[in-house]
Amino acid sequence: MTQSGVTLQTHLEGRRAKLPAEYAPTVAAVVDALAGAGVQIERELAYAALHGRLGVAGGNNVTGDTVKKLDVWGHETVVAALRASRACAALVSEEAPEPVEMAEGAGQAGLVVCCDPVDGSSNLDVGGSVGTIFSLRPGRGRTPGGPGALGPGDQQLCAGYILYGPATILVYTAGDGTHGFTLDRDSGKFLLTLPDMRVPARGKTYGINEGNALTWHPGQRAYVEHLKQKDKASGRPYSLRYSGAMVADVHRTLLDGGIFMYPSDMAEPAKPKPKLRLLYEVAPMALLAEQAGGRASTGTGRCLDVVATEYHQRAPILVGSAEDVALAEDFYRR
Ligand code: FDP
Repeated sequence: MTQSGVTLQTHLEGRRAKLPAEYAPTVAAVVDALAGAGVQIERELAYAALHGRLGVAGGNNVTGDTVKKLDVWGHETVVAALRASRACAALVSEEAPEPVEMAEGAGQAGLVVCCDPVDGSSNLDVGGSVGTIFSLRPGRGRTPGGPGALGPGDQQLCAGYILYGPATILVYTAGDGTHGFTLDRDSGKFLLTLPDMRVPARGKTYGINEGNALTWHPGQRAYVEHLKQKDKASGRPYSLRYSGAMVADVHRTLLDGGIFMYPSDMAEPAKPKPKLRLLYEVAPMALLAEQAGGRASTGTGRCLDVVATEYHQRAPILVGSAEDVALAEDFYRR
């Protein structure tokens, strides 16, 4: 990893020509605002225990998860940053049942932002990595703006995440490759350290919550069993790597290759129950992976083709190295 001195803002400037002209300035403004929120979140994570901000806030969010104090604080931080950007028309957040409408950014070039402010929150109280995931879609000047979030994943203008680990790393795509930046804590700037990330065609690791194996699709079970078999030629068995935070697991997979999976619960085969949320987890990670030469599938189709009809819709995801994901899909077909 080298420090290039290229800031996130400079890099975004260089991507202008690749974006629809009217949205280029607002995409840059929103990514900059989210990067600023990320700097605040990473500081708060470091001080959370000292500020009494660990633990649960009480209650569940709209998707049924236990809400942590930092989930609420992270949501408010993202709302404030996006309002100040004057480029966001509406925010679909994991922590709000309905979109947060923002008159400040409701013009023709306003964006609809989908965001999970603090993803992987079960890691918060145990010092594990967590992240922020975001996705930007064109608002087209509509009021209310929220419905602009709905539709297929191909409508995303930009997607990214911020990983809060030993270093704070922002990875984004605006449809022209996937690029990673590391926060320089002295200057508060994100500097390019992972230009044009490429997912290796095949990897050596898989990530999945194996505690759920009994309720997986038979193809999913057979695929994971296959990964555990010894075969020198194909590099098996694969190693298991699973942190419990999607951002950390996908980041590892983009860099080292392999596959991260959160398949549906198929306890009732007629009613598959995926866990991860389409708009602010599955679709943005799928776009980032594809832009890095990887692949993202539901097991039976491309994640980016899944049409969102509800704000907190869920979808399965198998994401990572193109050859690994293609083989997993093959197992689903057998
Ligand atoms: P969390 O519920 O802790 O916020 O958003 C969902 C998510 O974390 C992902 O980040 C993570 O990959 C997954 O759920 C972990 O789920 P399990 O605990 O069921 O493995």
